[in-house]
Amino acid sequence: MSKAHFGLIGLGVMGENLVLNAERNGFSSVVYNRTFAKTETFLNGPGIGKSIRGAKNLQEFVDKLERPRRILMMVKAGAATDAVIEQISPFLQEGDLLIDGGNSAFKDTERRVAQLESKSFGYIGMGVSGGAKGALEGPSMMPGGTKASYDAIESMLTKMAAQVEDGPCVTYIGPGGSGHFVKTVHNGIEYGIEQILAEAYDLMKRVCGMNGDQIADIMGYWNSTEELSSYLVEITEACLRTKDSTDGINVVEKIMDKAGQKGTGLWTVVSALELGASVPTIYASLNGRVMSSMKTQRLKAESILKGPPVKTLDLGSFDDGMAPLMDAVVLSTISSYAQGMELLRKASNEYNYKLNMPSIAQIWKGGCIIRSRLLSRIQDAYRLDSKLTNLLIDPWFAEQVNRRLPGLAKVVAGAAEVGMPVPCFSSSLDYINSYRTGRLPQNLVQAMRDCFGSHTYERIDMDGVFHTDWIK
Ligand code: NBP
Repeated sequence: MSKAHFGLIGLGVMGENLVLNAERNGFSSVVYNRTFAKTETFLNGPGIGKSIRGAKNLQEFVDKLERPRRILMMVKAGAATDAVIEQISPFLQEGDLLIDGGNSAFKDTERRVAQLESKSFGYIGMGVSGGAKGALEGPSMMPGGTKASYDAIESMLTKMAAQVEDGPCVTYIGPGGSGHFVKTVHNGIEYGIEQILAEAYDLMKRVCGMNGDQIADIMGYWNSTEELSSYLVEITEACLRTKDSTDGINVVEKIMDKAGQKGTGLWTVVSALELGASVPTIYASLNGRVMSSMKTQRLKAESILKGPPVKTLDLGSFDDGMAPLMDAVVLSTISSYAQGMELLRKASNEYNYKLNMPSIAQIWKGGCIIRSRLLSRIQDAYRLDSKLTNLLIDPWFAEQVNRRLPGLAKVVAGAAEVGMPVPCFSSSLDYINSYRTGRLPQNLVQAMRDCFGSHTYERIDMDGVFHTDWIK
């Protein structure tokens, strides 16, 4: 029997769908899963009648693959990925290529690339976005590692990826852990946008008294606009329309209001802190999840801490698409992207990734969770100025900021008056206001630091480093 083109380890929801995608695109495959029962279930289910064979153990797995072998690991990130690498390494031969498609920490990938490439194996750390459906129909993929390793799998990945008007949603990202770094930041931006839409829903529900279908109608309208047309707005509308078949109540209203925040969202914020990048919208979304997890404490505090007496808040009308609220959602979404792109730029300089910003925007335009029409504008902005320091000052985005800032301010001020938490809206407003202020009050912070710790300061009227005896 002829040898298969492609091997997959890990038949979770992502692995199953990616191997079906590869097979559909002409790559006969072999699958291996730690628990063989899952392999059997897959082969007798979704894999039936396809050019996909199973293997009971890793020896059989590698024997069924043509050389050089191309093996995709889709297992839980962390210790499971290390375990699989350790188990398969003795069976690999020079030139074979391992691809980690899980959500690995980029520093783990840096280590693994160095370790595996030193043994003459290829190693690619590849972010994959699009969930189960994207994996099957065409995800966005962010592969990093050596260029030679990428070249060996480029033709396969370009066929498997989502396709948009200007090409497949995959490109060589850069060396080492750059692919997983870009996927991490993608997820950080995703955290931000999810929280932004949740804040808009909360205001429409609790302040405007709108029901699920009415809020869904607004989401539907927003999704028809250039600024907000996106997968996340589209699925928010779908979530808000879904009713429990037993009683007709919106399913969303029955879901526990607790969200987790481990992994990529957390890593985005930690990386930003390490690199000195400002990501307050993304951090606010992470903290929103942390606060949500304190359910018991919040329930207790609700009966003790009283907010301001509830007043009405003008968020626009249904006919104008809730104009100020839309301003808040647009500018906060732009802030989330701007902060993510700025973090990528800093990481590219620090780690010498040489990231191509327009290409990253291009591969996010299809297949992935943060796909949106705004990404074409982001791509244009970085094409226009490859050294753009911040998306906010690109002419198209600056016009959005200048036009919509009063609306965002109105929503944040109003939410504060009625006692509603809007962490991403308010962080985005502060972010934009700080960024557009030529002189911030950190002169006073510097004076205090010099006063208590002789930390010295610089002056705006002369060069040099200065110290003052502040307390005579
Ligand atoms: P899971 O993250 O749930 O992982 C399941 C797979 O990992 C199973 O095949 C399981 O084998 C295997 N595995 C585990 Br757990 N520990 C192992 C070990 N020590 N040795 C060998 N295999 C082990 O599956 P998933 O949701 O398909 O995600 C796969 C990867 O893709 C993850 O890194 C995830 O973060 C990433 N990702 C997921 C999504 C998504 O939407 N779900 C999107 C993008 C990326 P078993 O069957 O024997 O337990």
